[in-house]
Amino acid sequence: MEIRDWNKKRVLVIGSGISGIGAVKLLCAAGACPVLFDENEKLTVEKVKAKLPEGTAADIVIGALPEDIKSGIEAVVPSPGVPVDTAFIEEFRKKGIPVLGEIELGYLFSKGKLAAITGTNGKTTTTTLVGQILDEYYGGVFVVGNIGKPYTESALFTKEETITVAEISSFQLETTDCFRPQVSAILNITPDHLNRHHTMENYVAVKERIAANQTKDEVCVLNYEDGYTRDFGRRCPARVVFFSSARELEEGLYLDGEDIWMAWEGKRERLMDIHEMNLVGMCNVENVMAAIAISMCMRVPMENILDTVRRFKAVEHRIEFVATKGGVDYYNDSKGTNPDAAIQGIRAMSKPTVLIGGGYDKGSAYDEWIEAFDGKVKCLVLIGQTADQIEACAKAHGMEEGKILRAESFEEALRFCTERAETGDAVLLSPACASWGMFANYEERGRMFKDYVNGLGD
Ligand code: UMA
Repeated sequence: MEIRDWNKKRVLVIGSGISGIGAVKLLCAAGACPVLFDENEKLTVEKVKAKLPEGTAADIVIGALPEDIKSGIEAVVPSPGVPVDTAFIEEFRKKGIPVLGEIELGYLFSKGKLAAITGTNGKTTTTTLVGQILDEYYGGVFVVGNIGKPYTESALFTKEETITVAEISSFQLETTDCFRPQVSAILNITPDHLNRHHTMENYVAVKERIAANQTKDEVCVLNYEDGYTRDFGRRCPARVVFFSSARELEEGLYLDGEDIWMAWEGKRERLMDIHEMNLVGMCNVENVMAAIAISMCMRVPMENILDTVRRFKAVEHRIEFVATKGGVDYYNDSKGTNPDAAIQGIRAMSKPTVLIGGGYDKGSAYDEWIEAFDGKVKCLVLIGQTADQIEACAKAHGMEEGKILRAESFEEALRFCTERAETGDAVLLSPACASWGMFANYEERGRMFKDYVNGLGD
């Protein structure tokens, strides 16, 4: 349900993180009267107020929402981290009150063209690369969304000629309605966030929402080697462009040996050798192919696309090389927040590896991740809530007891790594779990790892 007039509308924004703050600022600019509500009782009104520009006309409520405020609410904007299948949200829906996420809100207020990227893994790298390609060609591009910049922060600054590139998570897609990018992409779908979406079917259906309003005039870029996205290709309302890391395609981008090829409008063209990229791992070959396809559909000439791809460096926290200390290579893959992402991390290693794993429990299964160790993990250092579960799983897959270490803290885990790694080894932080509970976010976890490594003597 699209709201056309926001003037004086009483809007409940749930969550005072970066999304909620962005939403409140946009709503105020649109003349609405937002109530910023956060359920975390440890917060105070003063603390939340300090995140908003001085004089912002928003009410702030912490803890529980009083009935008299609740009854006056005309629209609800939950932050991505707020589950939307709760009795609290349902109550509004039952009364016919629109519930729209921060992404939908940003979309409604933005102008110009939009490329939107989702997928379980690789979204941040692909979004950053597409953002850089489009920015170098067109200029003034906004890169927003799950990457850490709320869409609502840039929406009011967009014009008809503006291009926005958005990384979109499944949490954000649960609350979209009119959202309609010119080019969308689903990079892959593997089990993640199942404690929020409950079943794989729900998770897949939510991911597919990225293309829900597209027509054949728009494009959806999909991975041919992922069963879910290949299947979606048959039902997708947009024109589909596939990419494949395993076979030659009739149309689309594909890998043949060590070269990326494009089959387009009856012609085949070799685009580049994958060693020209500054990125490691097959996952990144897929990300690059997707980024090329998206940029091409956003009408950037191939020459410009490839020029940017060749200069592009790894995104921070994603299989990021940190330093070589004492003959040991250190890699930060703190963004390996689920088993599938962490599989890409360990696959990218070519040396005996000391691996840090474990963290917040999202209800994932670790078998496939442990199978992907492929004899490369000489020592597994475990931290956090999931340590027991991972240890049991590693043992069930034949890992010897002496190769598994339990650390009480992240600092202890880091110390274990330097003690166990020898010249010629690699140390990899790729935990297969979210950071929540031990760190503010995966960025903090990655930065602590890098600070520790950079502080080591040679
Ligand atoms: N809160 C409530 N009630 C709830 C849940 C949370 O009041 O039921 C409050 C919390 O007390 C907190 C606030 O909501 O104060 C946090 O909101 P949030 O979790 O949505 O966090 P934001 O800071 O707004 O960040 C969100 C995304 N966070 C999540 O999806 C969990 C960020 O993605 C995103 O970068 C940002 O919006 C901008 O779009 C982070 C993430 O972890 C990186 N994403 C997941 C992932 O990548 O796997 C999906």
